[in-house]
Amino acid sequence: MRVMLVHPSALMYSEIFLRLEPLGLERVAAAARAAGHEVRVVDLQVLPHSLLEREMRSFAPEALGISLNYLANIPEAIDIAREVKSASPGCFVFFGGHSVSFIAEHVLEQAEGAVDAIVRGEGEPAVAPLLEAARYGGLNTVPGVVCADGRGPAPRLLDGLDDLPPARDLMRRRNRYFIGELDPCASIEFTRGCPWDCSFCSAWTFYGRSYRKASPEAAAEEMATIREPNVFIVDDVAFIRPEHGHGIAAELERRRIRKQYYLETRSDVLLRNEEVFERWTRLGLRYMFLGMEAIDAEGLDLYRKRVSPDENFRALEAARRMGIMVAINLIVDPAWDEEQFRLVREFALSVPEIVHLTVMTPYPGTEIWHTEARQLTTRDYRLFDIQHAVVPTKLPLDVFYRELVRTQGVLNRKHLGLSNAFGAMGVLGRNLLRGQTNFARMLWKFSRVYNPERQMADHRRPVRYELPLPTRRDTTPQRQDLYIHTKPQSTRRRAADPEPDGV
Ligand code: B12
Ligand code: SF4
Repeated sequence: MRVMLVHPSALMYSEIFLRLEPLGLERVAAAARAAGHEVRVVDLQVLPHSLLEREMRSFAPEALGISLNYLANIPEAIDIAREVKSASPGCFVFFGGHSVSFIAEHVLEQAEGAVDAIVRGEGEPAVAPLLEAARYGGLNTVPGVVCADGRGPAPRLLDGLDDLPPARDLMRRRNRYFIGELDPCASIEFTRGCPWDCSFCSAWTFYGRSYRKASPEAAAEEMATIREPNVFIVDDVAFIRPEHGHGIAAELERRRIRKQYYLETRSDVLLRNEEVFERWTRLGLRYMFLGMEAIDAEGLDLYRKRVSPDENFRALEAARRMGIMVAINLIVDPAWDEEQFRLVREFALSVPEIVHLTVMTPYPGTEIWHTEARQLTTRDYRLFDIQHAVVPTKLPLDVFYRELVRTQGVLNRKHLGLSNAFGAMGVLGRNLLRGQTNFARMLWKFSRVYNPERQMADHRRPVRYELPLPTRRDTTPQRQDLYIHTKPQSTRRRAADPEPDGV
């Protein structure tokens, strides 16, 4: 079959800091290609919508799949599905990805026939049987699939990460992928899943708390095929198992591969495996996201982060010693008042790290989706991007946004202030000389994108598609009820796996 795979446009607020290759979609593309299909990918983060329309006519796909990792992209995806169905009624349209997996039936209904099937869970094992069923029938017998005839059997977990590397060769304008000054930047996956269980996060519920690793050889082999000088490691928590981190490092050293790396990890993992991170700094590890989430013990408990403030601060010191630039994430609770914003500004100005703020948002698939007692003030998908308040704010909404943007502005000025300007200018100059303009655009765009009036205006847009309402529970939901994948017996609490319940 001729198969077109599409990634929706970049998210409005994060686009100024980053735009990264859709690795999940590339893996689905690789699986479809391996099953004998002719595949094209259009990433609307970096390609214009008009190109999609042109390719619909010239390539005339028999199937079109859209990636939905982000809730905020759902309205755009439904609109594309409607356009495709009205122009080519015979084209089989399907959705898949992280966020849509949790609300598949609801989205299918909202698309009113424009979407034929939604894949829940991992796309690689599902895509070939799905396309086969699209042609010969039996959609509701495909594992993970939801269609008008109901739900298929439970989704299947991919056996291992080593087979079928992502189809990076299908991507166009790769030079437009970047994160901060790492411009251009590719992405890679070393592990999949997270064994922790934070209440605001759906990473663990999607994978049923399973955790799989690529072999060090396959990971290094894949790295050797990446042309970009910079690489973002997409793992939820990098280097949980020290021997795995060391194993990949050894393979990269043997192949003399050196790049600049950006990764995400936890404070306790960093402290436990300092030598691994140290070794990676020699291979080019430059930046890391550390999900601190809260600066006080009460907040950390609330999010079930299973890390203490002391560990967080020791982790920052360790990263500083290693010369790694850390981006800290803190969750802003809509119940914050001016004083709490002031305290965060004070904290953020007292540390050399980059502090990033996200607004506490109950998402389908998370525990807080069911337990958050505050009612949603909006169900507009586009506002579920953790830059908007979707539950009542203690401050009037406009004052809340003023405080949020003011705090973000202070933090931004800190990073781009005089002390950093010379460093930033150096990076800027080098990037511009290589024709890379993403980082430069980011510096210009900040105040245009982040302003309280714009955020208020986002709330006033007419709403066509709304999220389902959560089923409220008085008690914490059963874990199994939250899971998309249920982990197979073989991956449960193996001795080699991290000890999530004991951390
Ligand atoms: C890496 C990552 C990032 C990276 C960049 C990712 C990128 N390329 O843009 C960084 C750290 C920069 C980032 C930023 C953000 N992220 Co993020 N991110 C992730 C993370 C940890 C892994 C995603 C990934 O690449 N996985 C590896 C690939 C191989 O898997 P995958 O993409 O899920 O694809 C598989 C399936 O989903 C499915 N699939 C995917 N597409 C399709 C398409 C079809 C047709 C089919 C059939 C199947 C299918 O098959 C694939 C293979 O199995 C996820 C959590 C998670 N574990 O999923 C959060 C996650 C997706 N991010 C999240 C959020 C909120 C954000 C931000 C909005 C946060 C912010 N404001 O700063 C930004 C927005 C980024 C943006 N793109 O604009 C949320 C999404 C919440 C939601 N419900 O909308 C998640 C779920 C984390 C969470 N808190 O629970 N993110
Ligand atoms: S450690 Fe990170 S990825 Fe894992 S559940 Fe917590 S927030 Fe999600």
